[in-house]
Amino acid sequence: MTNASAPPRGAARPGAWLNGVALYPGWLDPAAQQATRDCLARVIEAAPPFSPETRFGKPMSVRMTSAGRFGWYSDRRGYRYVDRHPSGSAWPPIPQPVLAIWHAVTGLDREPDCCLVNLYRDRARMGLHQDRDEADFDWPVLSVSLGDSALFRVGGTARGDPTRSTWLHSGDVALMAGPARLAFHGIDRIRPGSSTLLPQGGRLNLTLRVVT
Ligand code: MD3
Ligand code: FE
Repeated sequence: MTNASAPPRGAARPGAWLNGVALYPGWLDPAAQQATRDCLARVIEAAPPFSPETRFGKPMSVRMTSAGRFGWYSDRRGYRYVDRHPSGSAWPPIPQPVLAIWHAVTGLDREPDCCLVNLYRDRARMGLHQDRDEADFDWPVLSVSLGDSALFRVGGTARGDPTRSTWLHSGDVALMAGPARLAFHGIDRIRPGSSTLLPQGGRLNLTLRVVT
């Protein structure tokens, strides 16, 4: 275990905690949110979002794409990281301003391999799950929320553990490290129309991950 403390040494001081998840409400001011949104628009142009199929063959309500060396992918064969968009193109690079958020919050020198981009519209949601497709859980996962607010739920490392919820708003950052890295978590719903940041509405969530 190289990064077993939560948050990692050198990480920014959290504003709040939720079941071991470090929360940084309002980490991005409105100008930084707009700049991040504009970078992401170019990622989405280069790598159009798609609805992955679950292991059970059902399309997810959240649309996804990725930037970085690897992107997250799912179909009937299961969940995994792949080095190409379904179109066959390499994923676009992670925008520099997004990498800057990673370094500022985590304090790590190592760069993330993947920036997973989740797009939530209307009734999109994400059921309670663990993130365990990465090789080394000692590396943290960082989340950046943009656009509409989302009801975020986090429990413990066992599926039946009690959960706590909070709203994530545009500009909020969350850091999952240490024991919370393997916590069950999900998005129950978004609040459509709660933000004007995204021209088409909805919510964009970035998760930055070390994959290999
Ligand atoms: C807690 N995304 O992409 S981000 C995911 O808002 C994912 O789109 C949600 O869960 C979203 O896998 C939640 C916050 C988050 C991300 C990773 C975590 C919370 C986490 C990993 C461990 C514990
Ligand atoms: Fe997750």
